[in-house]
Amino acid sequence: MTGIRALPYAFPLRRNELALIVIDMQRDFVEPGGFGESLGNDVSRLFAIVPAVKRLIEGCRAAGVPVIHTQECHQPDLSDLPAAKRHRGNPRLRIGDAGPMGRILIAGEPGTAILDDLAPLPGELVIEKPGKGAFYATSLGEELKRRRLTQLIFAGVTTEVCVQTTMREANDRGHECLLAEDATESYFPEFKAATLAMIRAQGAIVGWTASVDAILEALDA
Ligand code: TIU
Repeated sequence: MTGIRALPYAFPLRRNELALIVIDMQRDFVEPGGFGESLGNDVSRLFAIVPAVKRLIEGCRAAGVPVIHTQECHQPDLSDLPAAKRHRGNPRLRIGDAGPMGRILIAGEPGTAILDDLAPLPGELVIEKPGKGAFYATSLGEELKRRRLTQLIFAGVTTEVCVQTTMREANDRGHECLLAEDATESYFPEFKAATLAMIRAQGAIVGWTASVDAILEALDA
């Protein structure tokens, strides 16, 4: 068995059961003028990981590891947007409002799109999700079962919100989860650090963490 150099110990790699899930690398979270900025965040921290995410995606493609993308978004009629989510907090722009990149987090709008640099290839699975977790109200669980993909590498944003929520959902469904440390980011550096620490604590209670280098080294081996 080849392992990936990871914390808290080597990730027990089974290559033919492995997929990469790239969470919500959307303009709305990463570029100025979108949802992330409307919540009062500095989005430049998130933009900085784009090259690492790109390297991980391209390395997985080259190694034959399926790449799955998610997008947090809602239907134009807001039928899948709980009032509690729309009205949470006091953002400058609410989900569904018209912003500089189209309606915030609405399917098909320019701001909702995945960054051009990280765009899904034809044939790659793209999961549109109304929640923070990618399993809630989506076909992701069935798609993974059908493809017998039990091990999941995670990248994307934000570490403690959509990435961590999805990892916890996956862990409870029996998946082994590995978070790519330098291919995920938070608007809050201390939340990223805490999330990495809590995921791998207690003997990998939620999963493992590893660098993009370590993941690609193992896939090249
Ligand atoms: N606000 C925040 O940190 N994240 C989100 O709203 N969505 C995702 O993490 N994708």
